[in-house]
Amino acid sequence: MKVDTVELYHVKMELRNPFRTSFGETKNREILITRVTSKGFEGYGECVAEKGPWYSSETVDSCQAIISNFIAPWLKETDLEHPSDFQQLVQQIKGNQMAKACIEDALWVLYGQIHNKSVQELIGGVKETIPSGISLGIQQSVDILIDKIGKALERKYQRIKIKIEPGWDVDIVKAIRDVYPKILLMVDANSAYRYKDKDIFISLDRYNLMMIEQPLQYYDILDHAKLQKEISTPICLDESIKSVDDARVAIEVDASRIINVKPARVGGITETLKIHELARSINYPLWCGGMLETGIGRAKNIAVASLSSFSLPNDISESERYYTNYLVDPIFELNSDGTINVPNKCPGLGVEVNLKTIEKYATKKFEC
Ligand code: OSB
Ligand code: MG
Repeated sequence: MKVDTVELYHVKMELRNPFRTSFGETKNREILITRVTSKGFEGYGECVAEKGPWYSSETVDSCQAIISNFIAPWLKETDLEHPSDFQQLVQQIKGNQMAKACIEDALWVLYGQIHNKSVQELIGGVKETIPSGISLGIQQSVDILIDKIGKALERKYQRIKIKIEPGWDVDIVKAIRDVYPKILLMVDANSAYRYKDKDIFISLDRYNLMMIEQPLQYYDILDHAKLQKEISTPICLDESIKSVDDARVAIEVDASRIINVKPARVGGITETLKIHELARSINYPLWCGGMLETGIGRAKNIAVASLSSFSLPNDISESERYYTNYLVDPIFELNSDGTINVPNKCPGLGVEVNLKTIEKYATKKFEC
């Protein structure tokens, strides 16, 4: 598989509703869509880096630079046998997982197109539907949040995740539990706390949460382990896990009892499969996170979530929630049991990617 062209589309997508986390509010998503071609076949990927380095150190512009200066020229000089060989090609590049992932994903899709197989088949995904959860941002008031939870439950979302930050934590969870004592509920702090804030988590421990996602800083593995000793609610790591090695360390020191895997955060599908293999071997629970992707990144996430060890509801909601246009056809709808079908309309992503629409939303295009 020799890649002929690597194209980067900068698209700007307006979210239907602003999404607020402890690190800021997102109204628009500036997204790099990658397109690679080989002998008339094409593959697409989506870069999840944001405009600023708030979720992680990567940004849209850093990814653009890493791809155009290094990854694309190297890729065009190499004949890869399989997408999993891409890791070896870029191993010289430290970090920059999101930049690597969006090109690797495009190669999996391209390979699927060439061999007439879906990404799900290529990676050994086994489920036909995946359980869907919803991630609700920080709201203007607790009443608004409780109203949104009610609507999500009516839609049959299988679990509710709320974002927390200092000042929007224990009281909010208590207010939700007063109305909904039994629902599957979890919180995500996006690294808003330090170990010295442990009393907050000791208080949260009373509310029967499924898990507490990324309470502390991304480099604080040991502090997460210390915190886990003091609470019985499982800690789930997101930002801290950038590779299978991070996963191994976090599991070994008991800093994390569940992992939110975002393929883009760990450098792509190949590294995701390594984490999946580790989890499978010790019967460890995973689920697939989201980064407000369009249908391109999401279709890949759905294929990943269909792997056997992705055993908990995923941050993969119906397309409706995110954007008015999702760049793919068909879009993802929620079934009446709160699941989403793994798409299988065509090889690769299982959905058709609409290049015309990408071009319509693109503010810039680069050929690397
Ligand atoms: O921490 O999981 C997160 C969105 C942007 C950045 C980080 C996170 C999120 C979400 C949204 O929680 C999940 C989704 O895409 O539905
Ligand atoms: Mg998270």
